Amino acid sequence: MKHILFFLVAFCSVSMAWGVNLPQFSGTNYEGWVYSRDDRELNSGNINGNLITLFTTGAGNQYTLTSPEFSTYGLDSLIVTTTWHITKDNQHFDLSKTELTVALVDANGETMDSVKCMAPNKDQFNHKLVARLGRNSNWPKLARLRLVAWLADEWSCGAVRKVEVEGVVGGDVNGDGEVGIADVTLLVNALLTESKDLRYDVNHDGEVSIADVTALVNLLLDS
Ligand SMILES: [Ca+2]
Ligand SMILES: [Ca+2]
Repeated sequence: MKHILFFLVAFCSVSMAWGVNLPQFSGTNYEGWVYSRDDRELNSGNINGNLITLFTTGAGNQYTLTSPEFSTYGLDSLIVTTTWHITKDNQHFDLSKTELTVALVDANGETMDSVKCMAPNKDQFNHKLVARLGRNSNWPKLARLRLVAWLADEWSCGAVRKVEVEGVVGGDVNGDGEVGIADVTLLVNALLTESKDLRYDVNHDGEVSIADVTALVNLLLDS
């Protein structure tokens, strides 16, 4: 067993690691993002104004914010944090009534995966809503994120100011943001010391075993 592991480490030493390039959005940096209402693009004059109202109004107009396309390769999960802009004197916006849906869509705009989240309480100080999408087999290789909120008051003036997208990389057992030889070394050491720590469970079968080393090596070879 040890010989096999050491062979794998040597084999992987020539492989390259990769980073994750995910779209980020702010009122001043939104290249490739599309803000729309019922398929009508609203970028001009709206994103620049830094007021991205994402909700369905009483008239039924649904506002969405869609990211540029990105690769989901190697990603285990996506964490999407939206920061909401609420002015001090805004009497109409109630964050506790806002529910945010974050969807992963394919090239045709079809929803492949989605998650909803709500603000934990209306007194939340930093006005952030966080959604986490865990990888499933429906994820396309290339995807976009689409954000829509609803349940907000009809006359609300709250707006998304910033969207931060963070990816958790499968196989990144040492948590440095990329997959490389250091992860293989750490995983092999964990195996030799019979660790039960599930951060080493690369193939998500609930245990730490030689199959995780194989999965990690495959991730490296495919990168
Ligand atoms: Ca790593
Ligand atoms: Ca495993």
